[in-house]
Amino acid sequence: MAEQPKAKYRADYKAPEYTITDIALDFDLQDTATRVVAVSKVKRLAEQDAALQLDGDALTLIRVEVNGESWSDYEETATGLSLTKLPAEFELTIETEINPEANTLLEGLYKSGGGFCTQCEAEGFRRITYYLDRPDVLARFTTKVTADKASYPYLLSNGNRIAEGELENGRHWVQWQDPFPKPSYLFALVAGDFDVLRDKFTTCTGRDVELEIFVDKGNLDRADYAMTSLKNSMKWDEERFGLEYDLDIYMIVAVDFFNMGAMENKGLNIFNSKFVLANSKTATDTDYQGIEAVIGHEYFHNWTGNRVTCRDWFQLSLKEGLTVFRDQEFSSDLGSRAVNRINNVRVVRGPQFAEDRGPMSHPIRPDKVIEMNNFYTLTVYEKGSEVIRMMHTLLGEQNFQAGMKLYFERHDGTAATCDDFVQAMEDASGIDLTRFRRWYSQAGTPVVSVTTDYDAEQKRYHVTVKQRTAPTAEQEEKQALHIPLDIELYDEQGNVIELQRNGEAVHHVLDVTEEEQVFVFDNVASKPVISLLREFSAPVVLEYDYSDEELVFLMVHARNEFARWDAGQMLLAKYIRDNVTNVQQGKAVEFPASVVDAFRGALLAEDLDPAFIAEMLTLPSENEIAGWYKQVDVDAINKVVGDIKAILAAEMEDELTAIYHSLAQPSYTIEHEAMAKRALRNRCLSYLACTEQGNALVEAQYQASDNMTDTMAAMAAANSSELACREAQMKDFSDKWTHDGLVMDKWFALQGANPAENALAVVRETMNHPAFDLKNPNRTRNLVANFCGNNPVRFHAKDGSGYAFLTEILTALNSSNPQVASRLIEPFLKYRQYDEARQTLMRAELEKLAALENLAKDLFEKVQKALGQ
Ligand code: B3K
Ligand code: ZN
Repeated sequence: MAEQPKAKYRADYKAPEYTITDIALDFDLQDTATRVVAVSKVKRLAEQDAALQLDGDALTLIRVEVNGESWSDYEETATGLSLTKLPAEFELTIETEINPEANTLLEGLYKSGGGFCTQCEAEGFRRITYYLDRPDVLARFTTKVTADKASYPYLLSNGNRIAEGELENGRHWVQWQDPFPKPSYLFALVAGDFDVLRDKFTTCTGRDVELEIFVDKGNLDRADYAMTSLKNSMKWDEERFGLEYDLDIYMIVAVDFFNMGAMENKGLNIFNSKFVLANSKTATDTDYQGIEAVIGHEYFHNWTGNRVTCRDWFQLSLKEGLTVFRDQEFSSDLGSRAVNRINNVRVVRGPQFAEDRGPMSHPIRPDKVIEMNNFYTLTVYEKGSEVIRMMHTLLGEQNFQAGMKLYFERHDGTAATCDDFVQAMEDASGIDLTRFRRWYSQAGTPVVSVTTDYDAEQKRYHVTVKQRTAPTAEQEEKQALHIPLDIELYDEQGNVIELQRNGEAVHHVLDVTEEEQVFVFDNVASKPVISLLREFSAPVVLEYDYSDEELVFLMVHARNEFARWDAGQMLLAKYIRDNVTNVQQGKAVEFPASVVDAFRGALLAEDLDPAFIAEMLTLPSENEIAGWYKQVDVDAINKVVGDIKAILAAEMEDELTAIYHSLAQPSYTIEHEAMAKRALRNRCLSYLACTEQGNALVEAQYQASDNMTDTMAAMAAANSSELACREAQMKDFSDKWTHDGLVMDKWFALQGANPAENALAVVRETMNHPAFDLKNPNRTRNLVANFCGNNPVRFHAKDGSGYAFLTEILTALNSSNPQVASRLIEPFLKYRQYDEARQTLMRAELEKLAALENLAKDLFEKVQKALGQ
């Protein structure tokens, strides 16, 4: 490797020496040679006559002027432009040329399909012009875009359209002005030919906002749900958070080539088309839920992210953790709170905990970063949201909202830190968050071990709580955290026992702040059953020695649905662990009738939401199970999960069949109730696929289906149970949808998750499918990332073929799109959790990658950490 990329440290933050208050951008769009003229008002903030260091990447410099005069006191450096001998205040003109067509990184200005679009967060603006590309420099942007009118009838940027005109050569231009000062990462530009869905939202103060969703021509019939979700988001933010939209127009553009889910650019969100386009024929219920969540998320950023932004990128969780919390609350208020919570918790307990254990482990506010794009992580987002949720639990809704209000009063229009946020929460509530702040600086997952003791004579119940956090990569020492531990006690009949001590009521959320604490409760008439970590009140691993009977009791009697589900998961976990040992010892998988009965009880419970029952009957993923082990046995885990599923299916076949048929619906709607019924019906189908009637049922559902949810449920069942009908379905689907990459992604995902022995060969062959394109991140994620990340038995094939495949892909993507490569490499980072032979093979692949010429920063950072260098 030529030059080793350098790390940046949070502790090194320095306020900018110059700032830019206004910038006028002028784009002359051409596929391979776009000209950008940037005229900025620059002000020196530093006392001394400092050099102005502008960031720049992959730019061709055309000219530099200061106050309208050509300027020669500058130097092009490896990372930008350094200007000297500058006055204290001046107008800086910089003209650059860029090549959008060659921009396969999808960062900066690039071409997606026939159009132009941008992605600037975190550091993409520097690929457009030389600039102070850091979030604490906030400027008012005016943007003029000129392009060929026939090819690009729509020219969009942030803010309000202020002027437009026609040119003689078939070109036209539009000028936009964003009245809100913003950092460069929120800049956006789009040019293209679209169909537009228009609507209107009247805000709580009676202002009309124009809503526009831009989609590729022919896709207008797939934009309605996104529009509904946008209006719901705007209304919800007013009602729950008292936050009103602030511009007269809100635009969303759907593009096919996009590295992430979406981007919250001020007034002009750019979305991965996956999170906009949906109708019943092309999208599943899960897709609809994803659209609602992501539309909400980007909209909510307008206040948490845009109005108050981040001082530096180490503070990313300030906007992301908070905005994830907000979008989770939005989905929970509109749909099922329990089901939303369950799915969010699955992500934290599965992949986030895995991240915490691996070489990339970092606090939600990282201390050291080589490539910022590597830190848009589950830790910053999902654990970050859990940290906000814990504050919400500790403060309560009212205090929390008072804290939000104070936060906006103090920081609106500025770039803030995570500390600023906690301070506002503390000041508004009067609740001491000193120890709580450690969640921001400490990496790793705490283990909370609980033991209980009932004193029948004194009628007292003792709950002893210990916490410990194992050392993580780069952080040896760990401190005790402030952990809100939500509990409830039940008597034998399932009645709630009021918590009290010395005659006073005790709140059900215990403040665990020490390494070891004992909580004592009086007047407990008989030995209770305890429900612990209700609602997953903290992102921790809970250890408590529940008996089967207690778990079955909680599955029925716990007052809240989440706790019931969690009890079911703990019961499953016990038997999965025992059976992994059985399988390793050559014994058969055993699953007692009493445990089956507990799940049968859940299946038949008439008072429960079918969507919730579907979750009760969902086994933990093989990846989540892998996380329970120091050394993972992929084959044993796969066998146990398969066998338990088959046992449940066989034992409950009659009930599953009856419920499956009873839940059929005459037509498709996207109301919660209809979705819930489909969720349970399709969960039943996934079990029934393991029985003798499986092939016939799955085939019949595929044939009869008039919507993508049921179609995909049938295909997924056929795929995972390797049914005879699989081949014909796969062919039929591909014939029907080859023209539509977004729909074909579902088919690619099935090929990636294919349990068949020849899965890798099929995946390789699938890469030649006309709808596949390694340069499109969605295609690559569904086929390749799904194979490597979610098909453990095939990826970890003993001959190392899966590993070699991943290295081939990573090598190709290292030059075309290192951001996507860096996400794909994740399975390799866990190599230390596998047996010796597999470790050796994976390590060798990592070493091959380390030796690559021009290894991108993104991969460099992860490879280096994984190898422990
Ligand atoms: N803020 C963007 C993420 C940008 C990713 C940069 N690599 C999407 C979001 O979290 O809303
Ligand atoms: Zn976000």
